[in-house]
Amino acid sequence: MKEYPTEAIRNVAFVGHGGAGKTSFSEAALFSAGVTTRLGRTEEGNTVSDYHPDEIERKISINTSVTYCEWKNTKLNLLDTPGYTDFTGEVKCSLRVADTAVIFLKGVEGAEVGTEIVWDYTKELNNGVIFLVNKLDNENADFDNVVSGVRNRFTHDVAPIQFPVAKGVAFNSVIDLLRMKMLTFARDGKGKYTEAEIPADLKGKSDEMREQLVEQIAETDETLLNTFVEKGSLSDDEIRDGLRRGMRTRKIFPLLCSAATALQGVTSLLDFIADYCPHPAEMETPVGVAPGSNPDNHKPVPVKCDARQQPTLFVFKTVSEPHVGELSFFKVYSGSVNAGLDLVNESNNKSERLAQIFVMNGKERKEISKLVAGDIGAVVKLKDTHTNNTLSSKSFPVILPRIPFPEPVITMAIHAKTKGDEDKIATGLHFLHEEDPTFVMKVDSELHQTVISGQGELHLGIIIKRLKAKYGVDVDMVEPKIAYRETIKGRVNEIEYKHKKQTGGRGQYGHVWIKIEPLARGGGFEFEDAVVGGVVPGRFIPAVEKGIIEALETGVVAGYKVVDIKVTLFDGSYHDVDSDEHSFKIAGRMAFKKGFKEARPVLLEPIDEIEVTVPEDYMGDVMGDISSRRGKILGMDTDGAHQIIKALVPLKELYRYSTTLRSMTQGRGIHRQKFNHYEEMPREVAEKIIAEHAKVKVEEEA
Ligand SMILES: Nc1nc2c(ncn2[C@@H]2O[C@H](COP(=O)(O)OP(=O)(O)OP(=O)(O)O)[C@@H](O)[C@H]2O)c(=O)[nH]1
Ligand SMILES: [Mg+2]
Repeated sequence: MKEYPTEAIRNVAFVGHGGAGKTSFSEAALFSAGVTTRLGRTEEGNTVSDYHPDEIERKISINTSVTYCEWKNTKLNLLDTPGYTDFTGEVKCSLRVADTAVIFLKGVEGAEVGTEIVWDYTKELNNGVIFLVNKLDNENADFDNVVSGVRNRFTHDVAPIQFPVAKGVAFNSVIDLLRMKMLTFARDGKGKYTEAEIPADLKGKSDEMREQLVEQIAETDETLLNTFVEKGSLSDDEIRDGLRRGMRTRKIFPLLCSAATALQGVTSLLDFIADYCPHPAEMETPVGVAPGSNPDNHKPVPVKCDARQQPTLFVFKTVSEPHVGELSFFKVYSGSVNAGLDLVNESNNKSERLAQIFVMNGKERKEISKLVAGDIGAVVKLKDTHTNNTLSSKSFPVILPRIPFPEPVITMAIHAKTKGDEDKIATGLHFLHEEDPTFVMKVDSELHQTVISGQGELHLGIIIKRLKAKYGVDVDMVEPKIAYRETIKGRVNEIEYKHKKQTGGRGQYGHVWIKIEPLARGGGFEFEDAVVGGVVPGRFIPAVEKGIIEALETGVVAGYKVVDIKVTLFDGSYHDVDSDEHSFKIAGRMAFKKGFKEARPVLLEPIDEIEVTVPEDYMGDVMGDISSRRGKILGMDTDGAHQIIKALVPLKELYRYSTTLRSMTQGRGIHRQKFNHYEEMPREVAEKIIAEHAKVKVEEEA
């Protein structure tokens, strides 16, 4: 591969709602640029970027694929991301390294939920944006409607660069408002187009739209606006510079047309990317921090996209698949990298050697010798480097900002299908987390369960499939157990327990009187020694407390930890020979258990605070659903066209909530949840849990 300087590189992420045509477009781009000789189709499972067996099976993208092609002497790095909500982590890591995002819209549906999500991400990650209205060959495609949808839902600064001439299946030409020509795409499936004069009947509309476009470009910059006001127009160079700068600063959002599978509007978008999109060095300079153990020394360090600087690269994705190998995908943020270069991972201070470097086209890799600032490549998986790590040179140490991955929305417990696989499962899940940080695994030692959390049921399902395929271990996903708590509502003032055993030699003797009472929520455990006159000798008192603490850990009525309780030891007796710590420990534990059962025990359940964001139309349904889950609404807020509902809901009632919320809101509702406090459970629910525990205990003892 020839060497491309920074100015000749464009990093572009294809993002948008599921099925908008991102993969088809990537395929068409590679074909038009001569990278491939045959045009694959997602439904046939033969595209360059949807190569994974899960993608072929489901006919959707699941992973981001990195591909590249040369267009107009420019290297276009194209990142084809998945549209399905469960895989938004892939979108985030792609937008983090892309300079420009192409947001795909369908010619019929226009803006959808997935479009809203990615639009928000581009704001968060500060990408320039091109809107692309795809599927314009669809019979019911309505370009004007899609544009006004974008204008109303996202931004008034959307600027159509093209509009389609014929509608529906006849779609094969557009008016290009930058060239002021009609582009007609060949129907021979090669993607080429010819330029012609704008037909007379479209001249008026074209002039009007061109004028509007130039004005929009002028308005992105004060100097440009002055020139425009003075001259009444802008030169081609001024337009080009204005568009580039305006895209970079998110003041203007060009919009173009296509029908990817018919190879219409593909090459003209590639032209636009090469000619008008900012190159990596034109983007805002990212600011990292100086590494070191003292956070006060973490000074900001700008990382200039300049091939002459020290090398710095950032790993944005890690893949480990049989058919691709173990690869770390990276972007060079400054300097240049050669095969054989030694760098330092500043997150753990380990040195890493880039033995071989590659550029990728889906699963195909091509070894190269050098990549410069701004470019994207891959290395064979490094020893101790994971997604989100920065590698830099000893003389210019820096850590770049991490990718802000979304928080998990769903949690499931897993069981090994084969006993003894537990260690292998933990290892496998650990590696899968390193590949995909939006998936999290936790071993819960309190409830003896392994829980996995992620972005949705499909996401977790895919993780489990990979666990089986790669590590040979099979698991079942089940509802996670909940960490309930036991406590009491009443007090018992006098509880006596005498532990006495006479077996041959020395006997056992411990005798206590205790009082137990409830504490306020969050009060934990208190133990008071109110023994007078040494009736229980001081050296045995810690043993009594220890016995009680043991009972607190294992629970009394349902096997859950006991909380918010005070125990006072106020009387007892001892035996000169037979009393020892062990005897008093037993006495303490037994007295406590006895008293606890008499003190009106209840179960507490964790209550989570949830924040649900939904379009206004779904408010009623969502609120009704929260009430039916024993939830209490705390308040409501407005965020643009969305309503934010805050509520407290028992964790038990939130099992698979994200799935229900999505289906209730046609995928437009999102939620976050976190633990808030413990609260007494309704009696009927608690009784069921207690009865269940008693049954299990009987079975265990049988
Ligand atoms: N008629 C028509 N069909 C298209 C066009 N673009 C894509 N399709 C079809 O739409 C379906 C989805 O296309 P994909 O390219 O897989 O869409 P995607 O955006 O990559 O989907 P996800 O990766 O799942 O988000 C496929 O059946 C394509 O053949 C187009 O311009 N016109
Ligand atoms: Mg796709």
